[in-house]
Amino acid sequence: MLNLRKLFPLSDPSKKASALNEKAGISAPEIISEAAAGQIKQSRRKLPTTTELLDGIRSANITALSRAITLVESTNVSHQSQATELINACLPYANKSVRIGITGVPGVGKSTFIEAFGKYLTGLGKKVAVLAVDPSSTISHGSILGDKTRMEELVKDPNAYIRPSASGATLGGVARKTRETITLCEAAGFDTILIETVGVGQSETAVHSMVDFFLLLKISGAGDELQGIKRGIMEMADAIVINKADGDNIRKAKLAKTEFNKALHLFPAKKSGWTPTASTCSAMTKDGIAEIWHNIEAFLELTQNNGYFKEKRIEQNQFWMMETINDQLKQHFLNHPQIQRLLEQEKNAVQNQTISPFAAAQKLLDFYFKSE
Ligand SMILES: Nc1nc2c(ncn2[C@@H]2O[C@H](COP(=O)(O)OP(=O)(O)O)[C@@H](O)[C@H]2O)c(=O)[nH]1
Ligand SMILES: [Mg+2]
Repeated sequence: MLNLRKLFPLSDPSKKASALNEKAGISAPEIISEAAAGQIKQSRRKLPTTTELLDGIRSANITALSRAITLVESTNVSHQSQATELINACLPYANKSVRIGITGVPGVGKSTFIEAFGKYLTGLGKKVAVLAVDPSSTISHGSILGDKTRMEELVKDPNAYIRPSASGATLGGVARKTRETITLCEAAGFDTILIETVGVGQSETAVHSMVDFFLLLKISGAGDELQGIKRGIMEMADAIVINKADGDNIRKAKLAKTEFNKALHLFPAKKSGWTPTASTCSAMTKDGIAEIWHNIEAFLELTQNNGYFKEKRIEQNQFWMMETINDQLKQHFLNHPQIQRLLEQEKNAVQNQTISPFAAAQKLLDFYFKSE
């Protein structure tokens, strides 16, 4: 018979062992004293002034940056006006970064890629901020992006800052907050901003309108790579990267690359003068990561020399101005109590075909303009 005791000796053979014995737990040390906890609570309650926040941001204080972003994301009216003030104060220090958008369907490896790419960039001495625009967070009020579990190394990196997606009622609202967060991160000295978004809904368009370079991540599929890919996204992309080009996948990924390069040739020339290309990489083995950055550097050199870089940023700023106006006008209209009532009434009328949709809209708008 086997002597189990001999095979698995117990640490204290003098004690009678049973699998049911429970070790006495170690009592949890008191991490913070009550007084300290009180102080923390007190300082949390006290909102820092705009100047305090600006000073904090300018000295690259991450706590100040996070609090400023929370302020930007707040729906509280007084927070919003302070946020506007703060963003204006940050503007002179902003704008000096490269903003890169990263999109792709769930599972393509965006978070893993950002971990590898972000580490590569901090290795070059860059300061990297990772933000996200996540349309699903507008529904679930919780972010699936900015996935910190896939960014274990980057999370620990003192030269990286990862902020999960804001939540909100509309994609436009969420995207605007991310756009404003870019300004805060830039003022805090982050020189490379990575913005992740999932390839659903209109989120790519929103991210495209706040970045300098737009990268589309793909994986090699069953052969017909172009199937199911939205033309609009191909047109937006400044580079297509086939991820997971490792192990048995390398050959398929290279075939996909060739197919995408052929397809990219068919698109009309870009205003930027840049010719997008497809390449392969592995976020896991890090093959091809450096080449992606070299490609972005070439893009920056080209567009900074031909003026496109600056021109596009001006266009984007004007776009966000108009977006904000559109958003607020619409919200104001929809929040109007009498409009809410009339809207239901006219919707029914449209359903019953007693009024044309255009006449119904006109009726509502006329009422709204008169009541203002
Ligand atoms: N083999 C391989 N797997 C990868 C690579 N990049 C990501 N993955 C895996 O793909 C899955 C989805 O990755 P994730 O980064 O969460 O994708 P996301 O949904 O686009 O953010 C995870 O299981 C990753 O480990 C890669 O380059 N090679
Ligand atoms: Mg992810």
